[in-house]
Amino acid sequence: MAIAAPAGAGELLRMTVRAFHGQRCGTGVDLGDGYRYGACHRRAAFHSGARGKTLPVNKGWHDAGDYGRYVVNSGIATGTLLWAWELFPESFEDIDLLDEVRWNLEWMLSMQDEDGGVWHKQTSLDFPGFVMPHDDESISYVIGKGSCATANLAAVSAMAARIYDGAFAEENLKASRRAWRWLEQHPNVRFRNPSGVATGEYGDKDCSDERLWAAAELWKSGGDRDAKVHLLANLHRAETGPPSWKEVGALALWRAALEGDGHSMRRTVAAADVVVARAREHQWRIPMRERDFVWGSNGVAANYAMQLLVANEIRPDARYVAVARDILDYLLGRNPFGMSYVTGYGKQSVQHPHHRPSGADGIDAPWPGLLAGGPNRNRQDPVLKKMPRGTPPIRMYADDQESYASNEIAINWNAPLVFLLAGLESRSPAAGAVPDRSLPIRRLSDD
Ligand code: G3I
Ligand code: 9MR
Ligand code: ZN
Repeated sequence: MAIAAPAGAGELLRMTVRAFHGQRCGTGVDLGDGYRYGACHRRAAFHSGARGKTLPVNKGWHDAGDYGRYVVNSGIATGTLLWAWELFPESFEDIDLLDEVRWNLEWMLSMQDEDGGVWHKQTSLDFPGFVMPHDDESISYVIGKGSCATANLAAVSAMAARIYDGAFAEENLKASRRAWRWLEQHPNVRFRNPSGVATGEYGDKDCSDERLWAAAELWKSGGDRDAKVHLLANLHRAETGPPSWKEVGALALWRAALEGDGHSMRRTVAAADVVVARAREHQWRIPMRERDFVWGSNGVAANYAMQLLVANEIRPDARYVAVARDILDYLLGRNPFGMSYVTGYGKQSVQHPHHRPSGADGIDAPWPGLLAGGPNRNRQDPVLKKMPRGTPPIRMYADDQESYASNEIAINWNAPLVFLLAGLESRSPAAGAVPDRSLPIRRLSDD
């Protein structure tokens, strides 16, 4: 089945960036066509254990289908968008990406405590019902402090220090250095949900990859000698990708590679070659292994594309761009469901994402430009639990609001989609980013 694209690739990029605007917290939002809400989540407090002089600003993006804000996930999402802007600025000529990202950066900066450490998250104690943001009256608590959150802030503020100008740039550099110092004293303060707190945990036992990423970005921004020493001593431990909220080492590796580190360049290119080879063997021409179909697998797929497009900056290779495009085609419709996983894009697209504003606004169509989490072979919600035994991982998905483990949306999945669209627009201008209709679409029976 051919997927008719209602709008061009540039339009899709605009939609996916605009979707971040629709995640803004603390302010009224209006995307047109009735997609709007009023200022939200302005009642804040410190949770026990967290204590600061001033509460964080009422900004940032809602993480996903819920209204929490989590520094760890915010970090990779923000970092990915800034990477897109740094590598492919021409794709954003008439999109104000930096303004959008700044809204979130200001909240992240305000999550830094006086001692340089960073609070882990700001959420209610439990997930609210499916109400609009301004109807969620629960108190938004600042909760915990940890090394992973601190390192994420250190990394993105180091990036912001070289991307933005003036006082904001300086503020970021200072914040990054303070976070770095705190990490030297507290390399592995692990965050766990305190009792009575049931919102997302983003728990991670190992914050060394986050710290490595921070070191790389701080080094690139000329911020710190110790950061460079740390980077050189630990770079060999970096993963090659794809990155995820839990494992960001590849961002350090790529940063070093883009700065001309030969060993990192070779590792990056070799890993990309493996990804290409696997995609070529795959029934749907994607590099996904069975074990990649986890919660947020569409984000995994988009991050593979990011990996290839970064490798393409290091050693240009048409195969890297081609497989990145195949991944986009998979997300937009060349998949077992013949459906676009991006809301509002394609003839048949996600209709019932686990996204509170989409569920509560009284409008049938969901908020546009959002990437659904995608197939998840682990039966982690009531809908997935009921799927027939033996369902292939790539088909463990339901376009059902109750399926939060396959059909939620999240900023860390939309961000690599933005990166992918921006990269394809810059690096394959003639091709565009519309699904390739000449390819045979496999039907369900071909599995
Ligand atoms: O990678 C592992 C694999 O090694 C393991 O063997 C396998 C078996 O369970 O699972 C894989 O890990 C999964 C991991 O996601 C992959 O990143 C875990 O099962 C899975 O539980 C975990 O899910 C996370 C989920 O929160 C639950 O904690 C998602 O990554 C994460 O994106 C999601 O984030 C939520 C926030 O908590 C709250 N806000 C919404 C957001 C999106 O759903
Ligand atoms: O809405 C929540 C979603 O954002 C989370 O990713 C998910 C997993 O933590 O949980 C969702 O909330 C559900 C809760 O965990 C269990 N009761 C039903 C909630 C959804 O309606
Ligand atoms: Zn809000």
